[in-house]
Amino acid sequence: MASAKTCVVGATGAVGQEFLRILEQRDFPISRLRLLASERSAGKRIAFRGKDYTVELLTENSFEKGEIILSSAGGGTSKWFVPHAVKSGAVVVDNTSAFRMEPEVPLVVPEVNPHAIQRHKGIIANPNCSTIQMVVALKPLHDVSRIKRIVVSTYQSVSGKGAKAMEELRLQTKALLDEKPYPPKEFPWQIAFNCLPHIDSFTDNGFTKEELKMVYETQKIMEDDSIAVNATTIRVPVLRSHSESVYIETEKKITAQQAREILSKAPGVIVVDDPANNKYPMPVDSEGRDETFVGRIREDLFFPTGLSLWVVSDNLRKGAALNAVQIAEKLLQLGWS
Ligand code: NAP
Ligand code: 12T
Repeated sequence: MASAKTCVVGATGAVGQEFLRILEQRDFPISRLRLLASERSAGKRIAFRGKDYTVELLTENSFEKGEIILSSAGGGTSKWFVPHAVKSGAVVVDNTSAFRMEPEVPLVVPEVNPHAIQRHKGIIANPNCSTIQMVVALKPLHDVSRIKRIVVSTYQSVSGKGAKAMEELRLQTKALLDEKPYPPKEFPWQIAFNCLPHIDSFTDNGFTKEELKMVYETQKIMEDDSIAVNATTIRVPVLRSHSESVYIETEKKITAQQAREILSKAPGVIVVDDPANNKYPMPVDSEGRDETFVGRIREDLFFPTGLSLWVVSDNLRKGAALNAVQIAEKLLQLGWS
């Protein structure tokens, strides 16, 4: 594989730090690395492959032709800087929701629609974390019998909201155990010992933006606008890894055993489904892992083509940084330089 000038935007954040770990672990071929963030972190030193790098300020002129930009500094920041990066001749793999639904921007999960990468015009969008792990688990079933309908409820960890939100869960839990107050800052309400049916902002139809991302991003990645998705996204007091209860209705029946066999062979999926021995996927087991774990596979008792699954994955890895690095690897294989 050729090597590339590589730049991580938002390098000091929860996703940015995971980017650096994954680039190291996968031996991503880098000819020159730059780490960018806001004025809050410019000047900080971060170690990568045994060398110290200084975090630089992100500006409109930060980019160069041929560079690969791995970006996770929030939607507003991406809307501002990405057009400048593209103009410079760089390619941006963007982790925010800024460009995901733009028709000319590919929205890619390499296990599902790698072919979409080729039509990029400088931006490739990385989908929402909850959507990524769901489509990794569902695409192999969709290929066997078309999925007509998805009803999903998520149990999302606080790391989806960034480093400060992780700190809030830790400190608030400790404060409440010590019978001290800890008012919410990152979340609308107390997150310790609680569940919040509220991720991202509410829209006029009663769904949150996070729920609508799961609807429209799923249709775009699976290239099938007829899939009817109903999502309820919940924040739970888990530090890392999102879990999802997923119910699907397929065109033809897929038995639970067939689903286990299909998913056992699927790329990026590990089936953990042994209720007799209390084996099922859990967030604490998937932390730091690359795969999407699927278990609790069972047929609906009443609806012949209905199937339930429990899907768990590390939201900072497959849900964010890993998926983006896999896209960057494909770009290099396609000859990007
Ligand atoms: P985080 O821990 O809060 O980190 C935010 C990062 O963005 C920090 O490095 C911060 O730098 C940088 N930043 C913020 N404003 C900036 C600006 N104006 N210019 C340059 N850098 C700026 O958040 P996170 O969890 O890593 O998430 C970052 C973003 O990634 C989110 O907002 C979201 O859009 C996206 N995300 C996507 C997924 C996904 O599903 N694919 C998952 C999680 C997050 P400083 O140190 O200078 O503040
Ligand atoms: N609100 O990439 O808060 O669109 O967990 C990812 C995670 C948005 C996104 C979260 C969010 C995104 C969250």
